[in-house]
Amino acid sequence: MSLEINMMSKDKKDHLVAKYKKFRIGPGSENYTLHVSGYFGNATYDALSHHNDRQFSTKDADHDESYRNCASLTEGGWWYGNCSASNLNGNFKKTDWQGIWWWGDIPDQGLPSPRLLSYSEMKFYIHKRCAHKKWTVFQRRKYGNVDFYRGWDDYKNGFGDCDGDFWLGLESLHQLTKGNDMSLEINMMSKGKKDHLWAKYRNFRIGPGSENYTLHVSGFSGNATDDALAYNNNHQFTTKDAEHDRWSAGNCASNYEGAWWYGYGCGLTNLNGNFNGTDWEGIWWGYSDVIVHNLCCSEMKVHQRKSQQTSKGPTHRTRFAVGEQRRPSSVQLRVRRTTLTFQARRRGFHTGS
Ligand SMILES: [Ca+2]
Ligand SMILES: [Ca+2]
Repeated sequence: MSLEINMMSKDKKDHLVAKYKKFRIGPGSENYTLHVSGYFGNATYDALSHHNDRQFSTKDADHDESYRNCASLTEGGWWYGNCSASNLNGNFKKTDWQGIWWWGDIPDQGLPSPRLLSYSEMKFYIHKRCAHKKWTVFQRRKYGNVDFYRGWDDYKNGFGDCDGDFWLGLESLHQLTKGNDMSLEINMMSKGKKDHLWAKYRNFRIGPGSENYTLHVSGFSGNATDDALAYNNNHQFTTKDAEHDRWSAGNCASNYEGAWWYGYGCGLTNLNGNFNGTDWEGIWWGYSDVIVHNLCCSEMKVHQRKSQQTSKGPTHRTRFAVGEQRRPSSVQLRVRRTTLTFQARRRGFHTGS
């Protein structure tokens, strides 16, 4: 996920933008810690990085690093450290440290002064190469330059980059699919790049972290020989350091050098396996204890379910051609990124005291 913050100076002369390439909020057990990196923009100063790795504080829940309560002091709620640097949930009517502000220029000596704002809006989005208007890619194996044999935290939070091979993250996947009206589409290419295979599931949902991100799929269609993912259905996610599979003889993730919703006998799909491996040590889609397809590549994406099921084929055929450059296709150029605004201050209203 990326973050974009739009702000307007109090005198309404300057439109300020701060963007962060990477943006993530930790779970409630960590008081929704902020994680941002990769700043670019014209907001004078990268103020939010001062709040990086800080927990969220409110006037009645002090998780800041000051001996005082920063939320009470600045009349807001934010990822306060020793209070300072930005305060976009401050008091709309105030014009000092209790107002809405972002650090301005740093003078030669002393603290930077707060740059007061009349407007702010925060939104996060998935990179446009991964999030299109109708669907979001959450897994890609195409270039082989990203290691997928990783532990629980990496699979939970995601790794890699939207431009290349990547895994979006189980927590994001849960958030994307918990509304229970999403479908799954998997595009695959056989080793040797002879056959393009696809599998669609009308219903797709990933359970919460408390259930180890259990897979729920049904309503298969496709040309991938059979509904192999059914053998992974209703099983929890397993990594080499977090074993939740149903295989009594060992850890399926370690055995297949992957991470997946492994069930009894580990199941019959393994799309996060070793990119350079062959047969059971590689990436595969099987049926009834045999590998039906040794795969070179795969891409998994989630999209909003249509009211009536259509099984005409993949909605967007993934290009796995040899020597293909990382260039967006014409389809990708036409679509917009998915955004969600989660904070906006613009009408001058103020709730609370
Ligand atoms: Ca405090
Ligand atoms: Ca086991």
